Amino acid sequence: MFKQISECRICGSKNLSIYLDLGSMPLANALLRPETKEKPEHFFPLETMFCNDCSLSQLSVVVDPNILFSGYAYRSSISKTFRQHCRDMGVEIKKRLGGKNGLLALDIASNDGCLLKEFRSEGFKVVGVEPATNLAAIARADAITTFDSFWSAKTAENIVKELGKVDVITATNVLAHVDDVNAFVSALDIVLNENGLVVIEVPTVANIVEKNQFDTIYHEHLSYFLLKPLMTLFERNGFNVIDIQQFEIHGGSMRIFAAKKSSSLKKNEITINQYIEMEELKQLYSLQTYLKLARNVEKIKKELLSILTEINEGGKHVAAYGASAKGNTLLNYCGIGTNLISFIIDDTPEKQNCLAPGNHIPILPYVHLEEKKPQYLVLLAWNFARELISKTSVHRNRGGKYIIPIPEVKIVSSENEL
Ligand code: DWN
Repeated sequence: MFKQISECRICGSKNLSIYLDLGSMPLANALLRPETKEKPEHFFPLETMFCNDCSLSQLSVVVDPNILFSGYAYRSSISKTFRQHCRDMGVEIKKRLGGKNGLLALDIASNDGCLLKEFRSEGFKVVGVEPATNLAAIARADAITTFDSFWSAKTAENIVKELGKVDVITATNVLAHVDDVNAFVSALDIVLNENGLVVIEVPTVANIVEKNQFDTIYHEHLSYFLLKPLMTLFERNGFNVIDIQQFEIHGGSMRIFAAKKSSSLKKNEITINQYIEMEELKQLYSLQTYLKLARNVEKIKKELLSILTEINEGGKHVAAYGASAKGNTLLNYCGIGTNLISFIIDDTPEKQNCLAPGNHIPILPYVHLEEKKPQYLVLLAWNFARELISKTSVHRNRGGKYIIPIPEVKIVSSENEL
C-alpha cells in the first residue's frame, strides 16, 4: 500500500533530513461513507524530509496513487474563488499565447472540468486527463473530452493520436502529488507544440514554512516545491522555466511557466532571478528554517485545543466549515474529534453524510448550520475564509463567530477582521 522513500525524487540524493513528523495519520480524503463506516482505516507515517542537496521537501513515504485518487471526493468547482482564479488564468494564458481563439488546452488532473470550462469560455478548445472516474464523468457531462487515466507518456501519445499536439498544458495542484516527476515532465514534451506553454501551479513552500501551513502536509502531497528544484527538474527534461507568478489561492501558490528549450517564447530572467533571491533571503535552502516549523505546529495545536476546550466547557457549541484534506491533517494531528467539534459543513455532495477520516466527525450539508445553530465555526478551509464568511450571514447575524486556525489561531466575527 505504500513505499519508503530513501532518495530525493529530484536529485537522487540520500542526504535527507526529517524536519516534521506528524505521526501516523489516515489518508486526508479517505472519508468514511455510510456503507463503509465499519471498514478498518489505514494509517501511514506522515513525515516531511528536506533534501540537503537540492532543498526539495518531500514525504518519507509514497502511498499507492490508486488508493489515493481512483474515486476522489474533492471537486475543484465548489469554490467560487477557485473558479474565478481559473477564469483569470484563462485570460492570462490566452494573452501570453497571442490572444488567438481555437488554441488547444490540456489540463492534467482536470478534476470535474472546473478549469477547462473557464478556458472554453475564453475561446480555447479543451481536453482533460483525470484518473478519478467519478470526476471524469462529471466533466464529460459538461461536454469536456476527458481521458480517465493518470498522466503518462502513453496518455500523451493517445491524445496526440486523437487530437494532435496541444498549445498549452496546465497542471494545477497535481505535480506535488506525483512520485515519478521526471516521467511526468518528460511526457509533456510528447504532447506539446514547439512553441507551446506549460503552466504548473503548486503550493509555495515559503508560505508553508512562514505561515505555519502544516495542514497542507498530507499523503497526497508528496513534494513541497521551491523554484530552484523545479527548474532543475524541467531543465533535465528538455524544458526551461521562463516565468513565475505568485497567487494567494490555496494559502499561497506559485505558478511557473515552462517552454521547450527550442521554443521562441521569451524567458523573464529578472522575475526568475528575483524569486530565487527571495528563496535565498528566506533561507529556504537551509534545513534550519524548516526545523522552526515543528515548534510553531506545537504552538497551534496547544492554542487550538485550549480555545475549543474552553468554549465547549462554557456550554457553547462548535462546528466547522470545509471538510478539506488540510482540515483532516489539522484535526487528526491535534486529536480533535466530536468531543470538541460536533459536525463539519461541506457543500460537496460526495462528502456529505460521510465521516471525516480518523476523527469521524460527521460531514453534513449546509442546512444543518441553520438547524443546529453553533456559536462557533472553525474554518478548516481557512484558505477560503472570505468566501465562507460571506456565505454564512445567518451565522454572523446571530452573533456567531469564526475560528481561523492558520497561520495562528484567532477568533473573528467578520471578514473585516481577517
Ligand atoms: O491539492 C489539493 C487541493 C488543491 O485541494 C488536493 N490534494 C485536495 C484539495 O485539498 P483541500 O481539500 O484541503 O482543499 P480545499 O479547496 O481547501 O477544500 C475546501 C473544502 O471546503 C472542500 O471540501 C469544499 C469545501 N467548501 C465548501 O463546502 N463550500 C469550500 C468552499 C469555498 C465552499 O463554499
